Order: sequence, then structure tokens, then C-alpha cells
Amino acid sequence: MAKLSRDPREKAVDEASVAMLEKAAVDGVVDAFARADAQGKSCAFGLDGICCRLCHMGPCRLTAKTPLGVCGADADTITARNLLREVAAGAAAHSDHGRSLVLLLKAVAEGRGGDYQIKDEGRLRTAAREWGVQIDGLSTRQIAARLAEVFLSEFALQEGKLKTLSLAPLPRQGLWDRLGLAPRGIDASIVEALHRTHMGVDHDYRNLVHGALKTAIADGWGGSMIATTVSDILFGTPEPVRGCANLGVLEERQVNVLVHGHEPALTEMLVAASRDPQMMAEAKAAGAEGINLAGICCTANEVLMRHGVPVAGNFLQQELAIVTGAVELMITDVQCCMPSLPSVARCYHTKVVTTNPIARSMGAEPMDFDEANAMACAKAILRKAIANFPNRDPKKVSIPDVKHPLVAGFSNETIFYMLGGTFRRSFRPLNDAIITGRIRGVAGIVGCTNARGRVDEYIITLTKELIKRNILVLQTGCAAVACGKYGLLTPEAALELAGPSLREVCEAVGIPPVLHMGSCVDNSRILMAATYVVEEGGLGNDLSDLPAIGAAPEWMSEKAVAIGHYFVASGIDVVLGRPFHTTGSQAVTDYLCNGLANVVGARFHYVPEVAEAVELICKHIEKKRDALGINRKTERKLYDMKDRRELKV
Ligand code: XCC
Ligand code: SF4
Repeated sequence: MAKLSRDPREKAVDEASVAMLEKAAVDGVVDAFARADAQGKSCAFGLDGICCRLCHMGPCRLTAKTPLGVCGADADTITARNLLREVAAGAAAHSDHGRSLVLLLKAVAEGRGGDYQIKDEGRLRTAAREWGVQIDGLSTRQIAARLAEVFLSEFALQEGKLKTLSLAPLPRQGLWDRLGLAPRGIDASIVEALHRTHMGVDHDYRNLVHGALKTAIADGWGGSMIATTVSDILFGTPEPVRGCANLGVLEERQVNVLVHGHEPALTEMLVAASRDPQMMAEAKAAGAEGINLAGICCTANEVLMRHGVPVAGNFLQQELAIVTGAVELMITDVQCCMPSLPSVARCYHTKVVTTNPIARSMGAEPMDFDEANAMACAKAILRKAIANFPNRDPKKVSIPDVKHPLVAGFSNETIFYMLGGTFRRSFRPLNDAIITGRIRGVAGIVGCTNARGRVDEYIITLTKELIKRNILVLQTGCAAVACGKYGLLTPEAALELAGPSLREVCEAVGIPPVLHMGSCVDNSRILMAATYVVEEGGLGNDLSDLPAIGAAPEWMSEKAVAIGHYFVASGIDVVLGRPFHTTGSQAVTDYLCNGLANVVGARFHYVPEVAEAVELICKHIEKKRDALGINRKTERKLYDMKDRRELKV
């Protein structure tokens, strides 16, 4: 299999990954890249989205000769139905994650939270206000209890629309109402999506695409927004923090423990347990110098943002981390954890444990996490890692000496503070910088990496090119980790790459030109950042007026499909480095990439070439600036209130 595979340098750009891909071949490990190459060219029916197996008269594959399924479904119906199902799955993943956090908040409020507590009372109070909870005279725990009730009812709501939508700009809320896109409860929205895509229900591709937007809104402005908020309340709102990224964060002389997945509750406890003197002593007794906790994927982003825990890598480095031969234990929770991990681990001494009863893997040991006994669970898991340290085979160990320092932790609360201080918290300086053109606009570059391409390349190139052109970049997920690995999240290095006027603003405010805003559920932070800019004034009345854009260059998951849809539903265009599986229908593709602009004020762009993406994004941003009237020759002019009001019209 290895022989048919691409050269390691065609699979990844970073030296650490290349070195481990070479080692994997020597050690006889089959990795995701080798499997991708073995898969060969993807099935054209699947790629184009014109394969349907929603009922047992099928599967039906559409061709020129057989353009209809047995039931009569055409390419438009089939691709749109498949797309909506993907959005539903992505929204379910984010939202179920949010639900588990809300249940933990409820437990804490009721005194059943065990080792958990409310870390950020300020955030709790702001959230209570935002969701309309009366807090006068209530204790912290009472407020938490009421807020948890409100959040739970967001999942359970059968009629009406989500309360959380009220965080969006008013004109956007109005548009959603008029278009019938305002979702009811999160659970009901996902059930509805599955219902309408059942055989013989919804066949109008436009209606199905609207269904995808509506379901996605229930994710971004529902489940994900709630997940981020509750994480901040329970574990603390992120503040700027130093960290480090890439496989070089693994330590030769320490017990290396990797956390991988998405949910922060267990990981928070593991961070505390790994710093416990008694655990350190146990590690030393086993012959190690200490315990080194590091992360993969979004669990990594969660503990990086709050504790500066080092990041071992993004999505396609999960197997490569094990290939270092230096990992005692990999702890998985939910989402993006490859089923291949136990078989890769078998080539080394590494053990893989699963911690969530809904996410088990053949060959991995289940150690289900019990939140009521969180610290005891965390310690038991760490002890397993310590006990495995003596089994490490030094001959098989090779940790690439590649890592980069970074700064993360840019929550909106932090951005408010950096822009205006505690008493004058405000987005004004950012808006002014955009209005005067020193910052041309804002791009959110998010999402996964993909074994079918050259990992990190598109993300890194796009980010560098945009900051060079004075566009501020916001990041989450594996895209943020990619940038961390190349030093783009260090203020100094990145400032050297930024265009002169963006650099000037960043230096004045003290922020890097690329801001790490968190995990994938934290794309909700990007929605709110855009909302704060609108509310600050001078840049239009709705998100669709902003000189802003989203991009998912190397996406792969259904969650990314949902994220793309809620950005577009919010009025923000989205550039995709690879198309959705809709290319089998001209009508659906055209509706997503053109038609939607007339409906929600934003659309998708399928752009496989990064150079083309750079050009498209710059053009898009300048077009929005023209429409706002801020591209007139008014450089360096200071705006007074009158000017700002006029700009709004
Ligand atoms: Fe997964 Fe969130 Fe994608 Fe990374 S970016 S591969 S979804 S970990 Ni969300
Ligand atoms: Fe075929 Fe229609 Fe059944 Fe799909 S729903 S498998 S197109 S018969």
C-alpha cells in the first residue's frame, strides 16, 4: 500500500508531519494518507452527491441514462436532501456537546457538580441578562439554575423560535422571520431535518436548502452559542495565553498524555490532575520526570485557550502523534477521533482509552467519565498513563524537534478589553480602523484539514496573503492550530508578515493580526464579534453589510457543512476549498453559490485554488466597502457622530 502512496511532502507541509510520515512507513504503520491514496479516486456518484440510499428500493445512482431514482427523485432533490442530512448531523454534534455542558451547569447549580464550580461569575451574569433571566436578589447558584433551565428549554422548545436568536442583529432576526428560517427548539429542528429528508417528503431543492440554513441556525445561534457560553461560565472566559504547537511539544522524559476530541469537561479535570503534586510524584516513581499533557483537535483548543496547554497537532496529526512512539496514553472523547487509533497504537506501547459511552472504538479501552467523580476519574486515567511509561521502547521513540510558540485566548470579552479597557469596553477602535481602511476587512478562516490534500497548505497560504493585504484574520479549530504551527499566532512573527496599516493597528492595540478564538463550537464567538461590529455602528445595519467573509479551506466534517451554512444564513459569504457533494446538480450548486445571495444576502464559493480565493476575498471585501461608502478618498479623516450616522444610510 505504501508504494502507491504519495511522497510525504505531498501530504503535509510541516516538517514534523513529514518526519512522522516517513517513520510511519518504516514502522509499518498505515496512516490516513496511505488509506486515502489506497482509496484512489473517489466514487463519482458520491462526490457529485447523486447516490441515494434513503429507501430500500434503492440505492439509486443517477446517470445520463437513468436521471431519476426509482421513486422519481432527480439530482436536485437527491443532492439537496443529502446536504440537509449532513447539516443535521453536524448541528447534532455541536448541540449535543452543548447539551452535556448545560447539564453540568445544572448539576453545579444544584450542588451536584462534584469537583466543578462556576469559574466566571461575571460571564454568568452577562449571560443571564442576554437570555432575559431575572437575577435580582438571586445567589450565584440560583442564577445558574435558572440559566440552565432556559438553555435546556432551547433544546426542548416545540413551538415558537429560539431565544438565543435574539443575540443576532435585529434586521437579521427580521429576515429569518420573514423567510421562515427562525428555528424552534434545537432538538426539534434536527428531528425535522431528518423527517423532511425521509423518502417521499420534501422534494423542492430550494426548500431543502432553506431547511439546511434553518437547521444550521439552530446550531450556530443555538447549540454552539450555548456550548461556548456555558464553557466560559464553568471553565473561565479565555484571556490571552502563551502556548506552543506541533509534535515537538511531546517530552522525551515525561509521561506523555494526549487529550483528543471536543468536550472540555473531562479535560479541565485532567489539566488539574496532571498538575497535582501527588500525581507528579507517582510519575517520578515510575521513572519519568513528570506528566506532560498535550492536545489534539478541538479538545486541545479548549485547554489551550484557558490554560496554555500545548497543542500536539491538528486533525491529521492524531495518528502521527502516536508514531512518535512517545505517547503513553491517548484519551478520546467525541468527534474527529479516528477509528484507526487503536491499530496505530498497537505498533507502539501507546494505549487508547475512550471516555464517553456513545463513542467507543474496537481495541480501545472504555474508561467512561463520571462527572460526579471527575477528579477521581481523571486521576485513574492518568495513573493508567503512568503505569504505561515503563513499557515505552526507547528504540521506537523519535520526537520531531519542531514546535512553535503562539498566543491564543481571544474571546470577545478579551477583544473588548484590549480595544477599550475595562471601563470603556468597545469595538469602536476596530470599526474606526475598518472605516478608515487601515483594516480592509475581516476574514474568519476555520475548519479542518483533509487527507486528500496537502495538509495545512491552503490555510497557511490564505492566512499569510490576507494579512499581507491588511485583512484581519479570525480563526478557530484545526485551521487555528495550523497557523500556530507556523508561527502565525505569535504577535512578532505575524506582524512582520502583515501589511503596513494592519500592522500599525495591531501594534497600537497590542493584538496579533491572526486571532485564535477557540474551538469549532467557538465559531459562535466569530458570529458575536461580527454582531458587535454591526452594533458599534458605521458599518451598516446587518451582518451582510460587513466587509467580512468566512473560509473553510481544507474542511472535511459534517460539522463544517453546518458551520458554513450558519455563516451564510447569517449573511456572511463562505469560501470552501472543496465543494459540497452537490456538483451532480447544476440547480442546487447554482442556488448555493449564487441564488442565496438574493435570499439571505450571502452565498457559498467553491474555490479549490488558493490564489483564486485570495483574489475573490479581496474583491468581496472591497465590494462591501464600496457599498458602505467607506472607500471614498477620505483617508485619515476622523469621523464624528454625524459622519457615522450618514454612513449608516
Ligand atoms: Fe474536527 Fe474540531 Fe474539523 Fe478539526 S476543525 S477536524 S471538525 S477538530 Ni472543527
Ligand atoms: Fe431511490 Fe428514491 Fe429510494 Fe432514494 S428515496 S433510494 S432515489 S427510490
